[in-house]
Amino acid sequence: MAGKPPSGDPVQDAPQVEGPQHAAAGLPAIGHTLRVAQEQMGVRRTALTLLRVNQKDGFDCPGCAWPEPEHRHKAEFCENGAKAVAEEATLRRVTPEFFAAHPVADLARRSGYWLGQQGRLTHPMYLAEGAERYEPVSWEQAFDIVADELDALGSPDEALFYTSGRTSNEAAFLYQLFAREFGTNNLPDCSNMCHESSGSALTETIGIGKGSVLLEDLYQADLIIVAGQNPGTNHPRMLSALEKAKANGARIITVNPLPEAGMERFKNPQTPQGMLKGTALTDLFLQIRLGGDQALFRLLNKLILAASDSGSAAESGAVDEEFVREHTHGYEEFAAAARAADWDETLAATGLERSRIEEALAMVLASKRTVVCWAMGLTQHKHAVSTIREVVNFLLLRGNIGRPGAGVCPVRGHSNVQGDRTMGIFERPAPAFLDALEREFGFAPPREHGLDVVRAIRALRDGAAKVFLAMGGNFVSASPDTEVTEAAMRRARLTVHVSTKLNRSHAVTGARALILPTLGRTERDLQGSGEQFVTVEDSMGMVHASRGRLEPASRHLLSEPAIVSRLARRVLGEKSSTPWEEFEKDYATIRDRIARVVPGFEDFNARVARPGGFALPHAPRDERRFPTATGKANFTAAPVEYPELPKGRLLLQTLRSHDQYNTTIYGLDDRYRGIRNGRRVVLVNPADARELGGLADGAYVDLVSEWQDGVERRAPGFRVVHYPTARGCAAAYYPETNVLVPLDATADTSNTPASKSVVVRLEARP
Ligand SMILES: Nc1nc2c(c(=O)[nH]1)N[C@H]1C(S)=C(S)[C@@H](COP(=O)(O)OP(=O)(O)OC[C@H]3O[C@@H](n4cnc5c(=O)[nH]c(N)nc54)[C@H](O)[C@@H]3O)O[C@H]1N2
Ligand SMILES: Nc1nc2c(c(=O)[nH]1)N[C@H]1C(S)=C(S)[C@@H](COP(=O)(O)OP(=O)(O)OC[C@H]3O[C@@H](n4cnc5c(=O)[nH]c(N)nc54)[C@H](O)[C@@H]3O)O[C@H]1N2
Ligand SMILES: [Mo]
Repeated sequence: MAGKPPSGDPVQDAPQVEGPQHAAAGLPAIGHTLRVAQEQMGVRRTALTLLRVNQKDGFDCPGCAWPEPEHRHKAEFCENGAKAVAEEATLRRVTPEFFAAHPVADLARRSGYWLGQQGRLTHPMYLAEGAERYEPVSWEQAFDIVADELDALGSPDEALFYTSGRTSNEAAFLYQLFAREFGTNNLPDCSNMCHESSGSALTETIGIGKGSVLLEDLYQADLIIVAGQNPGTNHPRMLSALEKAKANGARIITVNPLPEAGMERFKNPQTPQGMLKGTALTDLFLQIRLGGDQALFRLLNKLILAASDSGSAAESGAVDEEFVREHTHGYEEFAAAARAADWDETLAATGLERSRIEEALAMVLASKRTVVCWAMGLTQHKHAVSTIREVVNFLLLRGNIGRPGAGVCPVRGHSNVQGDRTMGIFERPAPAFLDALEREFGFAPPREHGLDVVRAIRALRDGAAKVFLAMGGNFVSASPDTEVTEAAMRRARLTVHVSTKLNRSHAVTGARALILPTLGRTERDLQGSGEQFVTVEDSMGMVHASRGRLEPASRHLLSEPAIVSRLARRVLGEKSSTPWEEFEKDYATIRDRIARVVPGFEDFNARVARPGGFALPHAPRDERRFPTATGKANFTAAPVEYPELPKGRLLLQTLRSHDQYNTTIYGLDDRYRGIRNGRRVVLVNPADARELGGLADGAYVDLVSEWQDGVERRAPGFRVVHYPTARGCAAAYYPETNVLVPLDATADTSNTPASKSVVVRLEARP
């Protein structure tokens, strides 16, 4: 039988510290997986569900966006994928009786962990203005309430349509269509807080904001650089790909302020040999300071140019001159900037030893096929976009884009975040996309850019936006500057969440609020024309079907496409000639429209019916064609930046533990980092702890963030953990530390919150 959710709250946060592990996966991971899954789902359901993950006739794992290999194992999921599935397929329920017993004020006092552990939402719920509790409503009433508030707006731009990245292609396409027929491009999404910096940098430099490698390329690479990413926890299936690459002779450089167990050694649970010994993955670990990556890649570029200039036979060809000549633009300016890179400045910015960088250079020069993988460690800095541009410079220099075994590999987070963007979830849509919508649906889409996440929060704060709708996610907890965001949310007239599980965004609401419960990936989706499937796009641009099999958590749930279709009909009424009813009845009709609007989806229904789906075209990867403004791949030459650290302060990164999925907390352990039973910890280098007045391991501190606006933001009560992180750098978990991230501290160009470089001081608690 599945266990009961925890009853007491606030959760006893009493961290115990055992020190970091040096290998990931293996037997403990399997045991852990089954225990967590059975607690939520029971034994039978665990077996039934987990065998369907990522199989050709099954559902797409709601965990991460890592692609499925061509030859799948019987169990093509990982520990953390299984936790994500268990979270959704849980037998626990949040019913109207639950809401009767828990006034909103009570929910607002609970931890995110407690809220999530209560189970699946079962009924549409409504919080009337001034009411203390949510009450059940019919779907018709719910749609009436939304329509009333939307109708009352002075302009469509006073509404915000947020999306989190689990939403299917079909639902996302309908959602953006609805928002645009309603009249706004206000489509902020989780991507704005995530890989937006990658999209910005790649679109400008190679002409498409997506990665250029397929799994096959990883297997063929000579060198893979993994920078700013913790795959052992966040993309565990990537470890098998890295293992395979190594077996084929690849070498791996890891760039990270933290030694992450998964990158040290991987014990593949699917091979007997792997279970025993495992594979050492990292050949060279560059323990970089937070935000030092641009400086590192700039110096490597200088050294590559110098090798090429030296004229020695061994190093001639360090620069791929033919590629540079034929396919790139801006080389001279870039090369001048790179040649000016300074060793001393780089050593200061990165905290690395000279010999380590020289070792890296030797590996770079020895490699004919190089891939660079990255995630939030590169994207969530003020200078994130220029950092990623420098990575592109690095790859272009040796012709490492558009040939097998080489390329850019931004590893996406949410399982369909890339697909949602492809479907038009974007506050700054391309004119060609809007033209296509206009042709297909016969209305004039708004052309003015809409609001991203940070601007949406400002608009709510300033009263310029009044209605907030969310297709999934947990906006209040995921966003920066928690106090500011919560106050902004409370100013809204109406907040609406299409959700599977309870979270803090349901407790911190506008004057009126709605919770609209929806089907998850794992569940059967029955509509007028029969059983439906949906589609998703993974991190490598592969599109495939996802089909749930479980009985829905409640018979009152509607699918996301059904919710959008009904809402659109109610709100737009006669004004819309879009066949919303038909879309709800048969998702194949949505795919027919996608096929006519979105390039690369021609013949969508037929192609997605094939097992494994299909690959979207990618001009740089497929034909070395770069659809940029110059028609070439663009070298860029931004000034080198890195965070400045005042004396007596630390640079804090806010990151994920092993037991969470973004704001969904599975448990209180971070096994690979050797931390148990608590999340309010701050990892500090022992030498820094000494310098900061002798902070002992186990001491308790407040984290106080200092920023140029003069406001002090405080997160109280964190246990100091002495940890081998890079000097000057600290780490603590998100979302507990979002209160420290200033709303206006964002990346240039992409406007992504700089969640990985918060200047803090540690105040000892009495
Ligand atoms: N189980 C699980 N899976 C997930 C998620 C989850 O929460 N749980 N979240 C999903 C989502 S939405 C995303 S976006 C991804 C996130 O995947 P990751 O980006 O791996 O997630 P983070 O925990 O933010 O880890 C950031 C990593 O970058 C390093 N880092 C931080 N700053 C720097 C820097 O300045 N330079 C370098 N070189 N390294 C740095 C950190 O030490 C850490 O190892 O995972 C996805 N998958
Ligand atoms: N400080 C700091 N802040 C960060 C980050 C960081 O590293 N540091 N990372 C950022 C990143 S990378 C991201 S992607 C964002 C994440 O931001 P979000 O995507 O907004 O947050 P999640 O926690 O993933 O959302 C979880 C909720 O989604 C709902 N949900 C789950 N599955 C489904 C589904 O199938 N359908 C629907 N409708 N709802 C569903 C559930 O109700 C659940 O409570 O956070 C960002 N915030
Ligand atoms: Mo993300």
